[in-house]
Amino acid sequence: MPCPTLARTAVAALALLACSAQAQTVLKIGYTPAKDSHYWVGATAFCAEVEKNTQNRFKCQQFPSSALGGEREQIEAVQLGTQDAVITSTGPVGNFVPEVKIVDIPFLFRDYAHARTVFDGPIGQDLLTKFPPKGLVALAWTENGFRHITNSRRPIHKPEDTRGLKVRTMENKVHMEGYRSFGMLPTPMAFPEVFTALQQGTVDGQENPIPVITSSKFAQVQKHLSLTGHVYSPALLLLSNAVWSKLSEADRKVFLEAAKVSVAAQRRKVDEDDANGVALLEKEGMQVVRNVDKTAFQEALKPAYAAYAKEFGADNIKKIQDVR
Ligand code: EAX
Repeated sequence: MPCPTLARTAVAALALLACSAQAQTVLKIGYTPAKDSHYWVGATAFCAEVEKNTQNRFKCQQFPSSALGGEREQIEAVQLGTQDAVITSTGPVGNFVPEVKIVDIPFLFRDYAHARTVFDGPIGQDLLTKFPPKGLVALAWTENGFRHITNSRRPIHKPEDTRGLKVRTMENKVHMEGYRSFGMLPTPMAFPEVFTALQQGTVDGQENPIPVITSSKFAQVQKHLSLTGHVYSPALLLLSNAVWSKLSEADRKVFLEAAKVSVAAQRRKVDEDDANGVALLEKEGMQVVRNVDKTAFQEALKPAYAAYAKEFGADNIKKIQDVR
């Protein structure tokens, strides 16, 4: 029976009651960055679309700021169905869906336009099909942003400047291998621990996109920011199969369309933060190195690239690089 919007009769009033009782399936959606961050913007857009286009049969409850744990934990919970959705970077994703690892190679993407074209195109869309066999539904590729290095010790212009620095990285072997070739000492750590680790000096630095650095208030605990842009950090909107498998075809369409709107909103916020965030961080006291020797960083990566070619296939790497 369709749900009445207005109850003119007692029967309709009862139906309305019954509808509102079952009306709202609450979707728990989590992510590590704070409220007002790019992930929050993406989640808010997704939720608004889903709520509107299912006439509020679904309603979101958002959990920003790692309230549901780090990214690996949240992906596990989505896999188990104890959490409904997560927006996550690819940081730990390769441990669940190994085919994804290739997109974490440093200096693989030239710029935002290149990355977005790859993820929206056949390569990215094909990768999304690798998730369901692992008990995860990938609604869309979304975006974290190009990552930059911050640290408390010194300005970084070239790879040698990173030598011996203990830098927190994501739990991502592809990143760690690349960063080692820069000279750093990568220290993998879940995101919820990062602020305290920086504050207490357990690590000297970390690397993240501008929207994460600003929304996590890392300027309070880091002096130097170098615009290395050493790796593009993709993100994913993942839904639990427990939710997806119960959706009607029509609702599935609503969720997929909502994901598209969410991606567009999240990317817009990344663009805005990249445009305005650096000046903001400077105001908060960070010293910013803009003239990073990116060519030297790419040179330093050569041994790591040989290993990547072995692991992922030089052809597959080239296929991504060649996308225009
Ligand atoms: O996805 O862990 C990280 O550094 C990520 O960039 C952050 O959790 C946002």
